[in-house]
Amino acid sequence: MLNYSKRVSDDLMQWVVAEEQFSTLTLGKCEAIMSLGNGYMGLRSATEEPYIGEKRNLFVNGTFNKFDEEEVTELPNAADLTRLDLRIDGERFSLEKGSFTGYSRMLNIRDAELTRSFDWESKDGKKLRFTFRRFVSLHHKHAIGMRMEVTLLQGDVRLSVGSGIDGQMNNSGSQHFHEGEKRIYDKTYLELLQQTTESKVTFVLHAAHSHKLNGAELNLAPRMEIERRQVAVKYELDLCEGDTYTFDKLATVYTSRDLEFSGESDLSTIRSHALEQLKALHDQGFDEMLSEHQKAWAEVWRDYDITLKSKNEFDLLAVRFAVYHLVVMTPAHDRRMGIGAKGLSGEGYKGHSFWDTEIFILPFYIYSNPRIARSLLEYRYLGLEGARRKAKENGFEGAMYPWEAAWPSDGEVTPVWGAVDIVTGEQTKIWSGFIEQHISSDIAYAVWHYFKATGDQEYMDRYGYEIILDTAKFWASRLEWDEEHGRYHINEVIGPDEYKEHVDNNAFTNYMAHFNISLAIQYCDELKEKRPELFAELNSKLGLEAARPVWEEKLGLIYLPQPNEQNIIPQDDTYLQKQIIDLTPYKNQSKVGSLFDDYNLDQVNNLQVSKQADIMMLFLLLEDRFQPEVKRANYNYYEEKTLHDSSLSLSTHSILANDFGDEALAYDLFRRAAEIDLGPNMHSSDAGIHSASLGGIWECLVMGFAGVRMLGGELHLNPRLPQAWEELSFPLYWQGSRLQIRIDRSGIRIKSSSADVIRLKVAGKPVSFEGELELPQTSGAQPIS
Ligand code: IFM
Repeated sequence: MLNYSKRVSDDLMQWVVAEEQFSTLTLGKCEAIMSLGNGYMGLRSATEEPYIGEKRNLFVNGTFNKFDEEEVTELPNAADLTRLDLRIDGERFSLEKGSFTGYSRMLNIRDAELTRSFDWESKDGKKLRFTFRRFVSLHHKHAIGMRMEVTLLQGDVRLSVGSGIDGQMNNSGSQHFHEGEKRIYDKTYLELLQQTTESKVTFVLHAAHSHKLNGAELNLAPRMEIERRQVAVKYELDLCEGDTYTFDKLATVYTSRDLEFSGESDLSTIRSHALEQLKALHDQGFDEMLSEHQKAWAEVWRDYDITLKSKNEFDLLAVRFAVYHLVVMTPAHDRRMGIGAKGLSGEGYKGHSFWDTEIFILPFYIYSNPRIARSLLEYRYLGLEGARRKAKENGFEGAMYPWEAAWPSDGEVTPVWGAVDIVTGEQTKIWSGFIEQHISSDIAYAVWHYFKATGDQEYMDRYGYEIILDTAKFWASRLEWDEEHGRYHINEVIGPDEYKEHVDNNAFTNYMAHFNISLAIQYCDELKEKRPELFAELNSKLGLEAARPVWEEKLGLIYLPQPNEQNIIPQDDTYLQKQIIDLTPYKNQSKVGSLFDDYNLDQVNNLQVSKQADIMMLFLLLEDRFQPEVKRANYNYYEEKTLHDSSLSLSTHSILANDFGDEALAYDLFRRAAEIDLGPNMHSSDAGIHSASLGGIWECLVMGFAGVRMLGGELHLNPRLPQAWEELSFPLYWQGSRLQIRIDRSGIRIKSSSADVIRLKVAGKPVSFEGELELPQTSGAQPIS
């Protein structure tokens, strides 16, 4: 159990996630949720001294490598910089030996700093106080700072500290690096250069140490060691009762994939730059580096200035935790990179990007930091290369985006084999890479959403139109004519609900394809009329003149499943005919996916049971296409059958519950969404945190409780605070203006930082203002049903 209400000091209230009991059985939880990073790299928070069951991970965004032909490309686990080999009087230090008191490990979210402390007593009665501190600098994207402080409380000891750069790491057994070069300069600066085996990305890692005894600099001569894939030093010293020894380790990480070295073939340039940087940081020291890092994070919190007055302190912590991880995982510095479904906090999903980014994370950036939203959408533009190849390989036209994406030109990288089938004992085939195709229209939708909310015409001209037009070409070629009904079908797909494979006419997929094609027609016509030069350019690239009549002919004939007599929209052609079973045991499950203890995927395919929001996603994205009573009926029907086995599900349901005016349910679902990573389940985050769920937490606040929506190009606000909340305040960018929106029981206040007239609809009523707007509670929100 973790402590989410730790009182460290007044100014750190609701900023701290703490572990107060140490167990080697649940190492993954804190490693992942307390992971550090800065968008360039992510460092899983394994303890300094090693334990069986730990996962030491250091990932650098965008450095994908394919281990061999049988595996898909993944983010390689780089050499470890954090492990310390500590010996006390010759005995290896471990919390599994001797005894300890006052254990605490904390992630201070405000400062993005990890600390760990405890008093430890050896079996022969020596007492030592340990404090560890660690950060991945946000100020200096290539730097990591670590400190260990050891105070002798009782007795004298001989302490030995082994530290280095350990390239004997792998991704669950796959070794992504060649042996590499190792060296120690001036007995101080450790260096490991390693190249990935297939993508040929060179990693340049350096580390240096410094020491103090009772606050005074200490020069210790190291014993130097170079082994296979390892370079290390060992220091030894005698400590007397009352002494405090401070050990600092500063490290830097560069790769040949870094933007500043792109096109740079000469390794020596990167190497000497990296070494110089390390030396400069070594001179600067841990404290100054930490203070720069803290200042950088203070700016983050100024930018993403969300406040929440709730009776439950956990709520604000959960929101801050979400924003923290969104910052840590996002490669805001480089448009060639996307966001991994587990961020940079674990090996899960191999660092690949899914629709999670466009649908669950992008809204946070569109409305809080449009520059980063644009960078993420430029990544998808660069991904057109792989998307076009995938379409061609599958016999289609246009751009068919990969379900899982890595380096933009890679195309499809979804693995083919997954978990065990409990009936056959074989591995289950993962069909998503072949038939989970809605990602293409999700991306087109995201481009449109970004454009409408930001007005960034330049993005559209250079990238956006092309994505929307080429994905429409894919859908037009993907549609299948159904002679019997005289309409176009989309057969043999997986919709958002991944418990239904090989289905025909998944409603979400069909509606989104329809949306994609109709948007393409609209933009095609607008460009032809108003922007003939751009139209000509895109026409010569994409053959728009030929595509346009095909779109027109097909659009009206796409089958869009309609509500039946009970107002239920069939999720696909067969869902409603499948067997209904009592899902109570699985609804109350303590671990995700307990259904698979009793059924295999083929059997689940034949039941009315859903993994995650499916039709609900449709209501969220295309909300003005459906009547309130239809939404409500479907919510009631499908939620009962939804196990929320995907972390993408609860936040969507929370937002929709708000739309129905059911704040209590919305709040309950928000809390459950927040507990996916931050809750009591000590294994939910073993493979890494859940990026989409974290984006979803922000969505619950802003799109759910504040009711922010972009509808038909207009900004809407329709707040409904839950009982537990008194006030919610957050920044929101709209068409280039930064608004700060504050909602409380007495009304709504919006402050604009620009001189522009801001137009929006509050609870459906148009309002416009310049500077500042205050609306009393009487003009507040209406539920939609
Ligand atoms: O994209 C999701 C999918 O919807 C459900 N399975 C996990 C993926 C990555 O989060």
